[in-house]
Amino acid sequence: MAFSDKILQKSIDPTVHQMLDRAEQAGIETVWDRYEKMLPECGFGELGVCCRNCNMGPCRISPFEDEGPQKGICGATADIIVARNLIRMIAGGAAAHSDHGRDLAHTLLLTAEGKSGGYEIKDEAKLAALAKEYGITADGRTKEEIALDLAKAVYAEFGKQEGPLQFTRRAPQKRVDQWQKMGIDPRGIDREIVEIMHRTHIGVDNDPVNLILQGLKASIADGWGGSMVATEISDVLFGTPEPVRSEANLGVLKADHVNIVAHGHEPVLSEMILAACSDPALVAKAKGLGAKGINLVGMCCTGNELNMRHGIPLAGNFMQQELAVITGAVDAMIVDVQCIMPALGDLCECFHTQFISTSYKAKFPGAVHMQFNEENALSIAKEIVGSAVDNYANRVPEKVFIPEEKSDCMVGFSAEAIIKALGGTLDPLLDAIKSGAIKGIAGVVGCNNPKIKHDLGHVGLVKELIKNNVLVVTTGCNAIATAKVGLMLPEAADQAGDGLKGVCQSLGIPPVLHMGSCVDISRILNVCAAAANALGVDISDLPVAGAAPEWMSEKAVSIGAYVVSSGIFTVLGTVPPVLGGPLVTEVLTQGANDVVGAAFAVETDPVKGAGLMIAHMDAKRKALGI
Ligand code: XCC
Ligand code: SF4
Repeated sequence: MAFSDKILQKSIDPTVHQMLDRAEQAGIETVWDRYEKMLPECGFGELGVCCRNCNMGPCRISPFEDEGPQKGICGATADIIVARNLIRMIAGGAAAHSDHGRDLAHTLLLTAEGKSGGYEIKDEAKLAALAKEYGITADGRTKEEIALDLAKAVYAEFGKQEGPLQFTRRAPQKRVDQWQKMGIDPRGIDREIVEIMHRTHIGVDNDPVNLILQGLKASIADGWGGSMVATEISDVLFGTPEPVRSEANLGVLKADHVNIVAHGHEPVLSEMILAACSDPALVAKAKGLGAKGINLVGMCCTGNELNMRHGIPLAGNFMQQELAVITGAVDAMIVDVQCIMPALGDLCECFHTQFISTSYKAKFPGAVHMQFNEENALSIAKEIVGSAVDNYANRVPEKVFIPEEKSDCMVGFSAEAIIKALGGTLDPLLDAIKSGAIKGIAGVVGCNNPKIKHDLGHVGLVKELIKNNVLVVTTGCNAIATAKVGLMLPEAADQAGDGLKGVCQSLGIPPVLHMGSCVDISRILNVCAAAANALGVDISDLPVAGAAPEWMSEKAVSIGAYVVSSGIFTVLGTVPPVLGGPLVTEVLTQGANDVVGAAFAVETDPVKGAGLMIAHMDAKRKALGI
């Protein structure tokens, strides 16, 4: 099939071309069309100089020094406005991740009390390790008793008035000392987020640097707090991921099965949907309607959670959520929270797809709401899946077109799994780094964004890194992008430089390791902390770097902030709305080095972005004398 240039330039993924062509023929709009209609995007917003924090405004600062307003009505300068807006983005992102973490803590609490409907404690070893970390005695107690104490302790981290957060103490001592010196060692997670909202209210904090420090503090409470809680408790409840084979891209949908897409973020829901999909009565019902079975696939981070733990196929990343519906083969799109486009409602009306929302926190126009709760989790999940199965009868075969493309992948590289693959310690990895076989480790993460050719940022940057012997660890929509192009197969070692190729071949692992969903960036922090501790250095001394080539969400802003606060140089592939504040821009790209030993760079070209990361690793290697 030949596609127009207009379509080809939107993505590197052939399934996207096919679905956009179909959308165009059917006169259906997608995120790309809405993006084009939005152009030119608001220049004040792009620069971050628009303020709506009080009703004397809205105010916007002129980008020209000798023309137009240079201060808001209250007197706020461009830098003050930019800093306030930026840390409000961090508050939004940290709140989203941490509320996800809180939901897991809640599920653990109910499970320990015997009140949850269908969950159990799957990873007792992790439960014991976490209990020890929190000083909870395990001797002679049942797993439920231990879990109850742990759940209460973890729950308390959110509302704690004074610090520290327990998991922050996994960071090297030097890092913690530096956080304390700068006043950014966080207290309770909720408290830091609330303090951002307070400080950015009109007439409170009007020092751009002071504002940014609070942003960093809240972001640390996300990365080493809320997100880490989400990851660790998910592992306790659902099992710590281990390497497993799976598949990725829209080709995982099946014409002869009931197709259910689980989209959103929290495994609390998706784990039960998975359990319901193998319920014999529901499978029989699907067969009774002429389907061969029930095919559950994942989208975005809920997809990553299912994929890492159970090898459930990944249907696609953020920009593919509408395209899945456009195949005409999705009987239900089941969502919970985060990254779910409200556009899905209208779109599903053009097809038979049932759009099912499940969280009271996230309702959508055009969705059927089926409220999920942990107490009756399995029975509600069965109802939801039952509804999807019923809807198979409404599928219109002439409207079905499923692209063939999908790739195999090997996923499930939790920190524990990586250490296991290395033979029980990090030493072989550290030795490979010391010998130069591996130049360094890059964490490449984050969303899709129509500002960048879909997946080009992700795949272009990752390919350049592995070619230069950089081991890549990934989460979120980058993980899905790299899985789709086969970079998560051991055979992809052929695309790596000789050093990395040798290491991957001897261990039988891919050069790009899937570490999970976006909250699982906490797994990357843990690996970095363990490596730094093993070498007796700080994280900022390691030859490591981060990148978010196609980021768009507020969560990504919080992630970037905590990764930099952890001492890791980070490259952003889309421009953050800060350039209107020269001081803020300087602090983020330079000054942060003096505060946390790392800073941001912005580079929209993926190959050049990789180049910046490689240069950074070379400099760190030199400083370490390796
Ligand atoms: Fe969302 Fe987590 Fe971004 Fe993908 S990467 S678009 S945040 S699904 Ni987290
Ligand atoms: Fe304008 Fe200041 Fe109010 Fe913002 S807080 S809208 S800059 S007056």
